[in-house]
Amino acid sequence: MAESHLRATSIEGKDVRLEVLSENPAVLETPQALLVEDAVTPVSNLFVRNVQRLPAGVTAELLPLQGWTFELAGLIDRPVPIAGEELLGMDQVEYEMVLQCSGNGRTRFSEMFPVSGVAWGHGGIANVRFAGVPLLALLEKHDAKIGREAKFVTAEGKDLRQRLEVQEFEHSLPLADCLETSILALKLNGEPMPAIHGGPVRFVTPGYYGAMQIKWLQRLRFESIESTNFYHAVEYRVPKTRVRHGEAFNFTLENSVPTWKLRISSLILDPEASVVLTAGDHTFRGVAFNDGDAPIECVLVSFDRGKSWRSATLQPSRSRYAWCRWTIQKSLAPGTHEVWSRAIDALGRAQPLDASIYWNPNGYQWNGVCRLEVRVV
Ligand SMILES: Nc1nc2c(c(=O)[nH]1)N[C@H]1C(S)=C(S)[C@@H](COP(=O)(O)O)O[C@H]1N2
Ligand SMILES: [Mo]
Repeated sequence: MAESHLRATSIEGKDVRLEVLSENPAVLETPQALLVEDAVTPVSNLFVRNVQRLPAGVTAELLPLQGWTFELAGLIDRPVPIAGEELLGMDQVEYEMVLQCSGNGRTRFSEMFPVSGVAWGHGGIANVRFAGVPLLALLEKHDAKIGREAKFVTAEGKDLRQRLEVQEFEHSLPLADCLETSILALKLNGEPMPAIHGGPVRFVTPGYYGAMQIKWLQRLRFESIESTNFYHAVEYRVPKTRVRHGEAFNFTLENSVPTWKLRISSLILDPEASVVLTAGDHTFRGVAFNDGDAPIECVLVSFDRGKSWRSATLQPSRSRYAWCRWTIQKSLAPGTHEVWSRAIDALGRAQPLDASIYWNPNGYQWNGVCRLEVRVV
């Protein structure tokens, strides 16, 4: 496992410094140094998480929108076939938003007790711009009526099942949120969406974890219950109640919840882990974000393992779903120090000091206080 972390990617259009966690399907992690400088993460630095694969979707090239079709189905007055091209003629909405795999930070849970899944460090995350046509506008254009019983939208991808025993990739999201914010996204950072990131059409809902941002859209089903598909009903869920570390858990739709909305979190991006600093004044830089339901109110930073905290300076937020940047100055004497960052939002939601309270068998949604060890000489 550790060895694969060291391999760099050779995928065209991707920075060679991205770390290959899996080759097929492609899983690439972004080293934090590639997240520091850009307000919006360029596609070259953007992490990749494919659970399954679309044979034509393994590079950053484009797949034609012409000929791409998807369908609105389920609890709707009639199935509506959509030609991808018709989206081009409609008004587009853009979100600057955090894209984060729900397994990001998983190795931190593994330190408490081994969990299964891709061994993400903290680089399954980015801040990007997605643009496309609101789902609501598409429904209105086709005068499509959704049944009263519908409570969820299940989005299916066109990718192929990786093994015979598993099912196609799909996820259900709450209908109300989808009608409010979901888009049929055609663009990433202002350019047509690269195939490896789900182009030509991706179902995007800001404030939700990466797994819910369905690539290569094939179908949207309006449904009264959540999908019983493996990826939705068994994987990408966390127990509703606390589980003892290492305890087996039999996931059902009732005893668990999907990894839907982003938990509040923060990252220290600069300096990089394992960098040695010289004694004196230093600026520490990072980001903080949540699900967009309330603004980030402050990021508290501690240089003495939580005994005292100071508020970092927050840059004005660029969008409710984007990450906001923070900085703090500190003079450090020679020795080993720990820097901790903790985001708190206007709803009083805060990162836990001890993330082990959220330990879960698949290691999803890690959001503990970010801790960086720095050596000063
Ligand atoms: N159709 C489809 N959509 C998908 C996936 C997939 O395997 N197939 N992976 C999901 C997961 S788990 C994540 S974290 C994000 C990753 O998005 P990215 O590769 O564009 O960074 O895509 C999601 N959408
Ligand atoms: Mo993910």
